[in-house]
Amino acid sequence: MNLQKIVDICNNYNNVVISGHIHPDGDCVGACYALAAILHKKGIEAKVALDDIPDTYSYLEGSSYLLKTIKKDIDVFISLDCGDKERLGNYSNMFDNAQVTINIDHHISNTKFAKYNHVLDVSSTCEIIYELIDDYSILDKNICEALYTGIIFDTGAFKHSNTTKRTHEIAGELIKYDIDFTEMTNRVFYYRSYNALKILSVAINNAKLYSENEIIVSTLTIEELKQNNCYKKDTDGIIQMLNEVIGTQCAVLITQITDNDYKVSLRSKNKVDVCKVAKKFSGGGHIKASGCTVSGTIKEVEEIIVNEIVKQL
Ligand SMILES: [Mn+2]
Repeated sequence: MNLQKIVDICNNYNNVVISGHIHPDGDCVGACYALAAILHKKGIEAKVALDDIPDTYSYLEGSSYLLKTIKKDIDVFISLDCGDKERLGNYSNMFDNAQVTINIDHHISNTKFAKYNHVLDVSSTCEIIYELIDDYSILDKNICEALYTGIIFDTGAFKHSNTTKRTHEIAGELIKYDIDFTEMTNRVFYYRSYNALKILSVAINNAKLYSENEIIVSTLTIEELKQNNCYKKDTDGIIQMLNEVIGTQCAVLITQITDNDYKVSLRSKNKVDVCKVAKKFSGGGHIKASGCTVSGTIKEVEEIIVNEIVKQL
């Protein structure tokens, strides 16, 4: 697969839609916008079908490509950064009705659900999009910003183990286009609202250490969220901060979502496989970052999660 092959496929049809997984993240949004911009430069008026794009990415050019209403008569459907058809959410029907389907992704669990599948084990879908390009004179500042956003999002700003020499080389090429990588990194990872700062202080205050200081646990109740005019999304990033405490192996953030249900976020440094812990409660994720939902009282949830982690210490 390369860009020319995608262009050739699209040129045989009229309607081209690019989409990605539900609750789109930086890589998903960046990849969709970048590919749409590239295809437009090749004369293909591709539309982007994504819902609920976080405000974080409003600095990216690309909203003009967004599909306003769901269409039934799609010819080419290009799925980006999406491991399986179900994760296309509302757009999986559109995928089913398309004449040609293309799946470009970097999740090793990808089910290769399209006619054409291009799945590589690299940092991000944006890295794959960059590698698909045959003539780099097509790049411009907007495309580079979109691709850079996806790469920093999925690598945690070059911190995660999925970062390779090649990832850095690509980032090096992208910053030649005078993109403001400092501001983008701040927007993607660090800037937070005043309310989010307040709820962070509550979570820090509630943090306790368990099991010879190897587990740090914090909790947030609906009441605490309300008092600080916060929603669940304002708690993004808190779990990473808990995991930064020196000497701990594992961080847990328990956030109340209903009277009796709690969202449990888990992070680990090296020793603990938190995916194993999450799976015990029908959740999942990665070895170092996972999540699950557990019912009970806040005390009970805290206890059963800590007990589960202790088994691995
Ligand atoms: Mn991704």
